[in-house]
Amino acid sequence: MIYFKDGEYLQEEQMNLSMNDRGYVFGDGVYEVIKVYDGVLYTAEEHMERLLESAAKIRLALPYTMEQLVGIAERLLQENELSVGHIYLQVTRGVAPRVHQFPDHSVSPVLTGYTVENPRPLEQLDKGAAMKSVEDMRWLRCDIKSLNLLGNVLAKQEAVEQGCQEALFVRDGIVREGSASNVFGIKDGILHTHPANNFILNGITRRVVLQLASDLSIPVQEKEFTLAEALAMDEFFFTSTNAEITPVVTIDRQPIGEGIPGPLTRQLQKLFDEQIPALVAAGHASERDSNGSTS
Ligand code: DCS
Repeated sequence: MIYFKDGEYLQEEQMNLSMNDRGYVFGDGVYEVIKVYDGVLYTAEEHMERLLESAAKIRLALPYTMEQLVGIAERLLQENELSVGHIYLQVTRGVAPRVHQFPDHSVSPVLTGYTVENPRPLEQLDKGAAMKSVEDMRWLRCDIKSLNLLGNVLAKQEAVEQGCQEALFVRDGIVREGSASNVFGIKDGILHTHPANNFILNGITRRVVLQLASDLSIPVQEKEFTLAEALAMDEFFFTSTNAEITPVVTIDRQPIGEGIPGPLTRQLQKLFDEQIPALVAAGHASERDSNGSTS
């Protein structure tokens, strides 16, 4: 496996991370997870833009452009001959003695990355998943893709211990998102999801789904809804880079609709699947173009 660190592509033995890295001691950094289908990055620019936005929101000056970040992800997937899986990229505020305030400007951020091979979760996409509601005790800047994931980790563990696949965060009685996903409900043909504000991460898959809903002329309401309203939805699903559009068949052991993946969820999944081959073909075509222009 080849890793990226600060401009270099390294073997695992060459990777050298400091105990004083602020990512390690404070979780002082941000990250992205980018899907790879058939050797092509999916929605890479959107992910890199969000990485730059997350960095800016924590006042971390990332010395890379969006294009450079995409280039790093592409090189990583080529080095590791990744076909289906994801790229993990994270940036921390750098290495400095452990005091809470920012280090001075001589300290550079540390950008690292690696690839993970993992197949699409086809069985879960087909059968659906169970969610468990959990009190949302995270901070109030859930729009930042922060390395601080303790609230998410504890929520997910609680869900898994109850035999569920994902946690459903509820704050002030309002359904917010999953521990690592966004959530959607369908009631009387209308698609409901939480507005993109500080209480949720504005998922890239969430944005894709909103576009697909528009393509299918499904009306959308980006408005808060309660746990009771979620339980009364006809259909429910969660979305993320790896989970794609995962139908939710139960919340807190109570069946949603018929307790099986719903028809609009299936339509959205179908459209999501159908866009992948075209994106992959376009990705390979642009690789051929860039190879052609350099030879
Ligand atoms: N909300 C939270 C809290 C997340 O962590 C994620 C993704 C999402 C929503 C969905 O965002 P994307 O659609 O952009 O993936 N979590 C990433 C993670 O930690 N592993 O995989 C994806």
